[in-house]
Amino acid sequence: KRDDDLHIGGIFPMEGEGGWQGGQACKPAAELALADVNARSDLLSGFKLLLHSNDSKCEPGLGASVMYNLLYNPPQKLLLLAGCSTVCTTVAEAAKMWNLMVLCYGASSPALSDRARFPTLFRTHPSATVHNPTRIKLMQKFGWSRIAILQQAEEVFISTVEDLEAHCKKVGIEIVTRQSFLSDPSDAVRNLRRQDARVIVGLFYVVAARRVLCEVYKHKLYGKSYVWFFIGWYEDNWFETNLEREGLDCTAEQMREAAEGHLTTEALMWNQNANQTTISGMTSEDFRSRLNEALREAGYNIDGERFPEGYQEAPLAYDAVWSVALAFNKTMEKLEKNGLSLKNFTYTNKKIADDIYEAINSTSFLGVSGLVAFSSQGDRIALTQIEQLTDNHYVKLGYYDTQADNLTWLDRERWVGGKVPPDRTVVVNEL
Ligand code: ABU
Repeated sequence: KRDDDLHIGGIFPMEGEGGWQGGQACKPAAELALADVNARSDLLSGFKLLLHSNDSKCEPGLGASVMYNLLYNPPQKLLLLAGCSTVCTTVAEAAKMWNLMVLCYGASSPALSDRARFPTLFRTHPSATVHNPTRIKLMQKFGWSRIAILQQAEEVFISTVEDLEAHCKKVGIEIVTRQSFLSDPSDAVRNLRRQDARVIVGLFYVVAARRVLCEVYKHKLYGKSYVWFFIGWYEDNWFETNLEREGLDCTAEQMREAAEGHLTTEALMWNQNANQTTISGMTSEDFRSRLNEALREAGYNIDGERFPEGYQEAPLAYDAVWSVALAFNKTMEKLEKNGLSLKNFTYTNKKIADDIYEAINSTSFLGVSGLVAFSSQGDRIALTQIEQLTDNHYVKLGYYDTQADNLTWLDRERWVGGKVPPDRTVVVNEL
């Protein structure tokens, strides 16, 4: 019997204790995309895309084991989808040995933008470096030239900090201290206080972010004299959930108090023109309705605003599957001219792998996440959005287009003491 399926592997972080468990929303989004591309008669010449997936828990070791299971067990896979930087790094570093393309829908690590180390990697998720020019722009806007950095010791954050340091150096912003921690941030937060840090960029996964915020509360590093920059892709209520489960000795009220006024930057992951019809025939709002329906069916309390992790990145997973379908379609047309098909691919077939690479590399379409195209490093190009937590809600402050150096500012910022916190202790001369 002819196998009419084109098999791809999917590695989704679903139920771990740390990192980013964005597969919770990204897997249903990828499944919606599979249904949509398979319903199209003009794609894939009668073949269907079939996803074989498993949970990596955002742990690189488990991710590697899932990958080996996918590769060493039939059927032959044509490509791997993966999410979470630590897993994508491991998978993409190994996949080149099997001539296998990897498409990461949820990996922000700047270290992944390295064609020599990851020759077969593409990602629909923008690199975390897109936030740094935005942070610098804000520092300049508010007159902050003295900052501190607090980071979790993971390559994704280390490489982001290296890029941030280079940007700061270029414009004369002093980094008074750079503190890092593995899992317990208490000493690092205490050191920030000792160094009199006032404007602090924090880079960590969400579980660590809750630990940091609880320490920030205990050491009183919040309020009118402090500004925190946090990552914008945590879910909106991140600072008041899972406290007991994660053994934190701060209450939700204390966490809210410490979180008030912080700034976030995030890459725009939903097509901003909500009425624009994208390649699937849906607008990004149509996609939101369908995704919400799928998540409700999976038991998530969407209407009570309890979104699963990865909700913001879901369009990236949806568009990743479309990128695969379009690239396979293009490759099939090319192969057919030589009497071949994607079914001829094996892990030693570098020629077909190169054809798939070329097809993904030249991808360009309007997806639910915006324009999908990849740079020479396999990266996505994106705008950033700035938000501030005010009265327990995120308020949009503006957008920044790095390439055009254009900051759109909505003048909605509010500071705890009524004025912009200074970046250092202000000495008042009484004479
Ligand atoms: N926006 C989620 C990114 C997760 C990661 O880089 O691991």
